[in-house]
Parts: sequence; C-alpha cells; structure tokens
Amino acid sequence: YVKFNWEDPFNLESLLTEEERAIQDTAREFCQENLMPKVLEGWRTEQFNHDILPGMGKLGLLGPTIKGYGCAGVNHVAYGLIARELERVDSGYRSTASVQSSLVMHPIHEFGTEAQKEKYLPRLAKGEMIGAFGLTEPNHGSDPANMQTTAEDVDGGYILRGSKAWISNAPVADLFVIWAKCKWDNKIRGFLVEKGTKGLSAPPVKHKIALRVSLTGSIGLEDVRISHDALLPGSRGLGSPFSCLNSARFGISWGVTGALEDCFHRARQYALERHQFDRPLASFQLVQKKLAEAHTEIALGLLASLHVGRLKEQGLLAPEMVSMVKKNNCGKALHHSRTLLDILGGNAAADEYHIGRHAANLQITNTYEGTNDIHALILGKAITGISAFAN
Ligand code: TGC
Ligand code: FAD
Repeated sequence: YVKFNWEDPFNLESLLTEEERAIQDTAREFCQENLMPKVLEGWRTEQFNHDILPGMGKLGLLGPTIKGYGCAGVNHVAYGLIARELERVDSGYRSTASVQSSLVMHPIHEFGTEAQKEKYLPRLAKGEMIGAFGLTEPNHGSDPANMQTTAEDVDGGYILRGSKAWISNAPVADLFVIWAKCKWDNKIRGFLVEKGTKGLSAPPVKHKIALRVSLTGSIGLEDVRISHDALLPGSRGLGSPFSCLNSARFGISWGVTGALEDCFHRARQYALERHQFDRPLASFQLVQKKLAEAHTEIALGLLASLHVGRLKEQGLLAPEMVSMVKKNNCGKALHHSRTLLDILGGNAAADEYHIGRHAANLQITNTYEGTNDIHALILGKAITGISAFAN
C-alpha cells in the first residue's frame, strides 16, 4: 500500500498531463493572488471586478478551448481546471468567466460567420469586451422552448422584441448573444447585439443574496433593429443554445467542486484550531464524519468530471453525461457546504470565514444552467424513454 494522501485522495494530479497541470497552476496563482484578496470587498459592495477578464485574457484563460482567433486551443479538462480554480475563490468569478467562454465565445465560434469570429473573438479572448448570454425570460426559465422574445425579418435586417431575466454580466456587457424565436419559421436562433443599440437596455438586479461579485441584469429589447449580419447563421433550434450550455454545465461541474474544496480546507483548519470541552473540534466523531463525507464527494466529483472531460476529448460525449455531473456535483457541493458550515458554529454568520458565502452561491449554481430537478428529468427521460416535460 501507499500512504493515503488526504490532500489528493485518488491522486488526481497523476491523471493530468503536464500541460493541464501547468494551466491549473497558472489559474490557481492568478486566482489566489488577484481575486482572493478582493473577494470580501466585492461581496460586501456587490462590486464587479473589472480586472478578471483582462487578467485572464493575458494568460490565455478565456475561450481556452477555441483554436485560433487569439485563443489558447487547450483541451476541455484544462477548461474545467480553470473553472475549479476560479470557483475556489467565488462562484461569481467563475460565472463571469464561464459566460464569456462557453456562452458567448463558443456560439460565435460554433455558429458565427468568419467575419463575426474575426470581429469579436480576439477582443473577447483578451477580455477587452465583456459578453452576456440571454436565454432565460421572466416567464420562461426551465422551459426556454416557450420563449416569447421574437425576431422579425424586415427590410435591411431584423427587429428583436422581448425581454430576458437573470442574465449574468448583462449590466457591463459590450456584446449580447440574444436567443429569439424567428417569426418566419418559429425556430430559435442567436443574434449578436452590441451595447448602445437603440432599444436595448440591461439594468442590474440589485441586492442579491448570492453571487454578489458577479453582476446580473435583465435585458429589455424594445424594437431593437439590427442588421442581417447580426444573425448567427449556423444556429437553428434549441439545440444551439443547449450546445453552449453543454460546455458551461461541464465547467460548472468542476467549478462547484472547487468551491466545496475551499469550504473543506477552511472547515478542517478551523476544526483543528478551535477547542471545546478541552479538545479540538476535529477530535469529535461527528465533526470527522462531516469532513470525511465532504472529502469523499469532492474526490468522486472531480474524478467524474475528469472522466466526462476525457470522453468529450475523444468525441464520446452524450449531453446526459454532462447533466449527471452538473446535477451531482452542484447538489453535493450545496449539501456539504452547508454541513461544513455547521463546524463554524456562530462564526458561520461571519463573512470572513468564507464558507457561508460559498454556501449562498451554491444555492444558485444548483439552479442556473438547469435546476437540479430539471437535470434529474433529463436523466429520467434517458433512463425511461419518457419525457416528463412533454404534454
Ligand atoms: P427537447 O425537446 O428536449 O430538445 C429540444 C431540441 O434541443 C436538443 N437538445 C440538445 N442539444 C444539445 N445538447 C443538449 N443538452 C440538448 N438538449 C436538448 C434536442 O435534441 C432537440 O433538438 P431538435 O433538433 O430535435 O429540435 O426540449 P424541451 O423543451 O423538452 O427541453 C427540456 C429541457 C428541460 C431539458 C430544457 O429546456 C432545459 O435544459 N431547461 C433548462 C434551461 C436552462 O438550462 N437554462 C439555462 C439558461 S443559461 C444560464 O443559466 C447561465 S448561468 C451562467 C453563469 O452565470 O455561470
Ligand atoms: P423555474 O423554471 O420557474 O423553476 C422553478 C422551480 O420549479 C424549480 O425548482 C424547478 O426545478 C421547478 N420546475 C420547473 N419545471 C419543472 C418540471 N417540469 N418538473 C419539475 N420541476 C420543475 N439565464 C440566462 O439565460 N443567462 C444567464 O447568464 C443567466 N445567469 C443567471 C444568473 C443568476 C444569478 C441566476 C439566479 C440565474 C441566471 N440565469 C441565467 C437564469 C437561470 O438559468 C434560471 O433561473 C434557471 O434556468 C431556472 O429558471 P427559473 O428561475 O425561471 O425557474
């Protein structure tokens, strides 16, 4: 036998390539040196950190799986490792970056024209432009197929009408990927709308009780006139936004595990230092059980995401695999962050202990990009062959 290494129980490091480890180290250093010192202030004041995207851009961490257009062209596991490091600091920072990479750069790369790619991808990759992704609407979250936002083909372009709700990055975005139902064939397509376009508004949602370091807004589209070259011509049907979600959900499965790792390390240290009944909290069996259970789920969650990433690299990915790791890792991270929070006792209420902030964020990561229950139903459909959504 070898000696059990509690800091890397399944020797995950040995399963990563040299390049993946180097990217992980670069991302960790960037996050711990640049983001960690600002997180509490950002959380308290709901302040957007304008350095994240340019800082990540300099290191090649935005749209990292895209080849060309100023992007690094690394693999999907590397993308997951970046998400893990960001979310180790705060889910909101990972949100800002995953919207940019998976929900804005990915659809432009996948469905855009060469001119759109050349116009936008290099600037998004540098973090000079901030992107937002508008799918959810005030009355349609889990059921985007029923969206009410429309695109009408008119002389010289399109007119977009409708509204979007709960959109990450929207208040600071320079570029919006808007999903709308096209009046001419009832199909959903993506449109690129630049900030400043007449009729477009993106007011912030204030006083959130989670994801406070990431800005969220609604989007108003009042007769927004755009030219024909704003259409993402390769997009057609709901499968197009879902292809973006497949990428983002995969990243979230890594990210939330990073957040739980941060909770675990903090709770362990606290339990070793804090004494009650003349003994460290870490000596109590019930505390050890909480640590052991969180530790196990972190190890299992990371291995599952790594495996899904490897399958994705080999072209062997089914979207349901992403649902499984998104659902499982988000649910486990939420549950165990709350359990670990117990170890802090009254200090659970103090933001400088950080675990409460993660737990609040993890409620939302368990909700956006498909709620935990929606992912259960996606899996239920695959298992039984019966859709629980269809009438
Ligand atoms: P359904 O009939 O199942 O599918 C419609 C069409 O889409 C295709 N499809 C997929 N394609 C690729 N990947 C996937 N994962 C796909 N899932 C479905 C499907 O094949 C079909 O294609 P076609 O050609 O036959 O038309 O659609 P439905 O309306 O029954 O959908 C059901 C359901 C519940 C699964 C779906 O609507 C769903 O996933 N709802 C959740 C909505 C969601 O995740 N919203 C996310 C908004 S973005 C966000 O939250 C960003 S947070 C970012 C951050 O801050 O980090
Ligand atoms: P609903 O769809 O109203 O769901 C409410 C509850 O009902 C949930 O528990 C759900 O599981 C349950 N439910 C719904 N349908 C069923 C069913 N058929 N069977 C069983 N249970 C069901 N969206 C974007 O497009 N872009 C973004 O950038 C973005 N960022 C976000 C950032 C934040 C901070 C938040 C909070 C949300 C963001 N979202 C974004 C929206 C997010 O994706 C939606 O909130 C999510 O998809 C759920 O939709 P909903 O809020 O309308 O909830």
